[in-house]
Amino acid sequence: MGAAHSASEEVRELEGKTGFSSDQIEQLHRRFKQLSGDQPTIRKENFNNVPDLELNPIRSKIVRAFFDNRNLRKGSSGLADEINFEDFLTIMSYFRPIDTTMDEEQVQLCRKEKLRFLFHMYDSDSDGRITLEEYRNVVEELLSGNPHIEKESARSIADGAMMEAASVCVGQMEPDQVYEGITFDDFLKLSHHPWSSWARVAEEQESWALELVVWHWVWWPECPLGPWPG
Ligand SMILES: [Ca+2]
Repeated sequence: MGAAHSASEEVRELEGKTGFSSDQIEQLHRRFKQLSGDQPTIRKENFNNVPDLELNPIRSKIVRAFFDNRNLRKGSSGLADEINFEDFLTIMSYFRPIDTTMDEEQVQLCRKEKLRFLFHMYDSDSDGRITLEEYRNVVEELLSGNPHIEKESARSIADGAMMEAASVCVGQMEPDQVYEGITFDDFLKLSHHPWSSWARVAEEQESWALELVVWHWVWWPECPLGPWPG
């Protein structure tokens, strides 16, 4: 982070861009250095040593999300080869804890940004729609860690959830009408339907997996930063 003076200016700039406090930025910088092995950038391989990711069924999707240009706000598709500290903060800011000083509008904005990040994990070809195939793919991965669930059941959960999505977003479909997939607006609409199996999969399973990872390494109060165990 350079000399003391420029470093503090840099931190202030990052506070404005990401909404993190200077303490959080400092803490994340230590984590970044740990991940990168003291290098200026992180590559995908650097995530191989994160123990909390080992048992995570959607680990490859989470790691990929860090390099997704859409999440880095650097383009509408494609992946970066490596990310610097500011990029890392941008990704982490999607999981910034809700601050008690935030007003309702800011809370909603944070929630929307986080949902957009989740949406990108499903929409793997970056065309702005989650197709049935893309959805099945995520659900199968999410449930792959559960030995009691067969691949076939994962598929039927995905298919059922997609039908629910169509009925919420389009309403009564004509017999020859095809629902082409979930747009981000549909995705927002669906997130207000906690009764649907779609929302159960999306919110409980996926954010559970994601937040476990992100919170655990970054903000978990009983788990102070230190060397990676093991
Ligand atoms: Ca897509």
